[in-house]
Amino acid sequence: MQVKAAVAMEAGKPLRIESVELEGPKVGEVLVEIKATGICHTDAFTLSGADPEGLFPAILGHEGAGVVVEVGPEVTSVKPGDHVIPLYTPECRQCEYCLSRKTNLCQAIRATQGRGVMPDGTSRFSLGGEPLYHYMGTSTFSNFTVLPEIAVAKIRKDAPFDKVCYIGCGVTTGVGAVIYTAKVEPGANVVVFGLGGIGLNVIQGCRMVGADKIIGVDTNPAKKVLAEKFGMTHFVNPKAVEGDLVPYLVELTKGGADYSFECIGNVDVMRQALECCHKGWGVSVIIGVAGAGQEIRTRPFQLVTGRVWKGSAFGGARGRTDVPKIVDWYMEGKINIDDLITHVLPLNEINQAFDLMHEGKSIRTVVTF
Ligand code: NAD
Ligand code: AHE
Ligand code: ZN
Repeated sequence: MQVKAAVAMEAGKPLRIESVELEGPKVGEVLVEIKATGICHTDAFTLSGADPEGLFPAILGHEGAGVVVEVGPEVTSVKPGDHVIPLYTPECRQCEYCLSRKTNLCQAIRATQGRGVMPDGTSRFSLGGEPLYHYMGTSTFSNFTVLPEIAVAKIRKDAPFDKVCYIGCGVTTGVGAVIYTAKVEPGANVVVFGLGGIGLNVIQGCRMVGADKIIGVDTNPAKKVLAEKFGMTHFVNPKAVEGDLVPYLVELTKGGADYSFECIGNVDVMRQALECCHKGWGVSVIIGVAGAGQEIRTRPFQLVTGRVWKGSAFGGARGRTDVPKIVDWYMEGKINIDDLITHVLPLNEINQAFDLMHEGKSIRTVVTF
């Protein structure tokens, strides 16, 4: 079938709106009509050329929601008409990783996801007879996409696509990093670096679990008002701090943060996030994604003296199990998504979403089809 997609032809160039050929679902796959997709900083990261796994030409996008329109042979868990959120972190419930109960990083299809193809090693998308790469196994910048059955979470039908698409990445990543990865406890003091689409969800997760001080750090002071609405108790602009930021944050938290979260993708900030943690027990969670060749550094003494460095992908959430619950939380008013969706655009204007992000003007832009 012919579908309408935004194609990343090469790194660093705007996306091109094209009519693309999409093959139907094969064994274990489903065809989904995408109704809405968010634009995450990771899409911009890959488009920039900094992603070691970045492949071109490709159909990017990993924060979608839509409706199953057709299922391939042997699909049992979803049927046409079901509402779903595509999962870049699938959940097969059978691989060593899923069965370990120690991680959400299902590896059933990770290798082919990274190579931009479906599990059988081929692409379903093509343009002018040439294959296009899939992205993160999701490719939501298209009004139809094909996904493995294990990479969709079935959600309730009354949830609005143009809001819950954000649960496909940003909301789950931020809230999940607090509750599943760090397991922040009531009364904890927390520092959140980067108050964008991820950091604000970390902040609302911290408020949900009853954290005490929730300190937000961002070089853009325009982020302060919304962050306060989501639960931030103190704002720090590193540019306005005299002297080093780390001792300033240690003083503000009376000895160091119990938890910190890096939501930017800056390796120097990752070091600050670790070093502002409390001696003996502070845990720093890296969420931000850094480009090819970048490395983190600290004195080993920071770890010897009890600080812990962790990472979190998709908030540690198990997609098919946890995503439907997070959709319920939104529908029950337990989490706020509406105020984070600052812009809505049609697919034809998707490049504006990247401009708004780079200019620091948006939190999330959602494209509706
Ligand atoms: P965003 O662009 O919306 O937000 C980034 C924020 O960081 C902005 O508010 C910006 O002003 C601030 N910032 C930039 N440099 C700073 C600095 N030196 N000090 C303080 N603040 C600074 O991005 P986002 O969508 O929130 O994504 C954040 C990061 O998380 C990206 O690296 C993205 O790729 C990554 N990410 C990771 C996962 C995961 O599963 N680990 C999921 C989604 C996104
Ligand atoms: N391809 C990059 C890494 C990108 C990355 O870390 N992706 C996160 C999700 S970001 C969503 O916005 C993730 O899930 N990572 C775990 C995984 O298996 O990819 C690189 O550096 O090669
Ligand atoms: Zn994302």
